[in-house]
Amino acid sequence: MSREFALFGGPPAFGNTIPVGQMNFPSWERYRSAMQGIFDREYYTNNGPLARELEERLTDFLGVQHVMCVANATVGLMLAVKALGIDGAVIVPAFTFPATAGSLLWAGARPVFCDVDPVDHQIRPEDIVAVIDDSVQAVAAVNLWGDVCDAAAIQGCAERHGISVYYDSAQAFGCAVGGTMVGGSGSLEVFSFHATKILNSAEGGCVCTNDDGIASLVRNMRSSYGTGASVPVPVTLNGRFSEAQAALALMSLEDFETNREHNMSVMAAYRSGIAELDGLRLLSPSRADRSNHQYVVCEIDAASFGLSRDEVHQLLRAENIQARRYFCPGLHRMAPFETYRQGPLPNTEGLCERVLQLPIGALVSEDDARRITELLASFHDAAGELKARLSEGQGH
Ligand code: T4K
Repeated sequence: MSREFALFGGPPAFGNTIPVGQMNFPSWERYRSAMQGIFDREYYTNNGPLARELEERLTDFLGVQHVMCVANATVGLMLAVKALGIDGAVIVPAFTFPATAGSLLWAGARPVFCDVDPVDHQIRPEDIVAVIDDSVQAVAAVNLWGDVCDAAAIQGCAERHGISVYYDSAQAFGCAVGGTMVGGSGSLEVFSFHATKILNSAEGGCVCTNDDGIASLVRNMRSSYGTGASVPVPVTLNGRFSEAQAALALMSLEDFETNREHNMSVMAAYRSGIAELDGLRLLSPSRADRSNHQYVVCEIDAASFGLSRDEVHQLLRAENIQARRYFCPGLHRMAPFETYRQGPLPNTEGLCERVLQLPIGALVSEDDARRITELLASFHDAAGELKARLSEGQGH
């Protein structure tokens, strides 16, 4: 072994923490000038000029009729469930972020967990059919990892069973299939603008739809008084989008293509470094012909790599690489969801043990990606010795 790994007391490979996620923030000068405008106008939130401009731009960018910006995607999903009048069972993949199912509980509905494709990790019609019954009102399909599920097949399946579909597209902003941007499928779609996403307003998100009625409901429930006709709604909450969020999102939208290209070059560096490593598979988008490449998703097969995903995660984090185990455990094994109905979920179970996200985004260079793949290769080369030291309790 050429160097002592940080987990056992060696110096970490990176002096500064390398985060997972995009972190695409503007320069201080651009940020200051945008904030100065807000201070000069003295209008800080609730359907302000920057929020309106952003909604208009997003409508064009995504090619949809309506975009309603909201405080974050979790709130967007809660509003979605209420706007669709759902109060019963909703099929949700267990391999997703807790907000997909948590929003159902907040809105008075409940999840039924289904499995996903073992290769691209997306929900499929057969996963829906395996758990559907008469109590199910809708499918909350998830577009994961800057890729998408097969929306046409899922729509067909939902129509055959007389249920609606909406999309948690928190991770799919700016992705396209056959030249059409993700955003207009099903009853509605929800995007996230969290700092870890390619379109970044620090916290934020939006609901998109081509349905005028759903759009009015979401606008009114979000509590943006003064935004068009008021319609009766079942409940309201403060889901408003501030001017500071809108300023950040507008700058981020302007930078979108540059940031996407940066992701592509970092991804290429990972790809060439990882190509030769036994037991480590790097996912590529299976359906989106244009991805945002905002996540580097790996599957680690413990038998052929020589170390488990959790051991690699532990080793990387000691080196100051904030790799993430999205999603572990699956929602079906996580409080407060474990009491809700679930089918057998063998693919999800396997993915929860194998999947690891590596850093990408503004704070990660191609050279960083190469160094991370070299570290992974050195873990692989020293796997036998590392495993023995970990099982002796060293590094804990
Ligand atoms: N549906 C799906 C499928 C989702 O993936 C998500 C969110 C949602 C719904 C809900 O969307 P939001 O309501 O959040 O808009 C993150 C994000 O918080 C979450 O947005 C995301 N998905 C999820 C997959 O990951 P964490 O807890 O791993 O992220 P966090 O904040 O610890 O950041 C990751 C890394 O970045 C850390 O190393 C710290 C670093 N970091 C983070 C922030 C915010 C920075 O260096 N600077 C920063 O400002 O959950």
